[in-house]
Amino acid sequence: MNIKNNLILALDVGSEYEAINICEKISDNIDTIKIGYPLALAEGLEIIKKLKDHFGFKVICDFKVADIDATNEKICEETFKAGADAIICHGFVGPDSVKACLDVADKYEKELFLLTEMSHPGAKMFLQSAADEIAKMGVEMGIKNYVAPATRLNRLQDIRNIVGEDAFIISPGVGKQGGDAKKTLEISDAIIVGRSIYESDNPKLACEELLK
Ligand code: NUP
Repeated sequence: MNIKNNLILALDVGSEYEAINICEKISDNIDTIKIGYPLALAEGLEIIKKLKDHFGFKVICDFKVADIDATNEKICEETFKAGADAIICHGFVGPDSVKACLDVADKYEKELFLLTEMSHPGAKMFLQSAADEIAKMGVEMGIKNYVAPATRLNRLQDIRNIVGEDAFIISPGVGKQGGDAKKTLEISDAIIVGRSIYESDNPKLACEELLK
């Protein structure tokens, strides 16, 4: 995926009005946004097409797909039908569930991102010990896009070492969660930033500060 300035906005706001308002301010700096449950539950999946039509954005849907294969398939179908360019699934559910997502992404000629380890402190308790195996599973399945944490650069590097230089890694955790943009981008292909941009009094300036 080609991402302007290697910066993805996590648009976790609660209404279309707020979403449009932020996007108008940052659309010179950003061409790829990630929407998750906050905005999709508030406004419905139609928000994907609205933002794409209005701004020409690429939209990654962070729907943390983590069900049995049959249900994952349905979730991915609805998401790509609604216009998403990519969807994020969880890896801990295993290869059958992930394969269901991959097959639908391939059918729509869209992208699947496999989440390996999460960025928050709680991820250390259960997910971290499985993350290397999740990344290896992704490689074996031929997955080329991954989500890995900006908050633990050693772990991000471990995951990079497993998935290889040709894989595409996007990393949340910069800013509010403590991660550093520049250091993260030495390992990752793009950073995902939410609150540091959309809660800022000047979202455009916040983007520029991150890109320095
Ligand atoms: O491990 C993850 N950490 C994380 O923060 C996986 C994610 N998908 N996210 C998401 O990235 C989180 O849900 C939010 O949408 C974004 C980070 O936002 P912020 O901490 O920059 O506000």
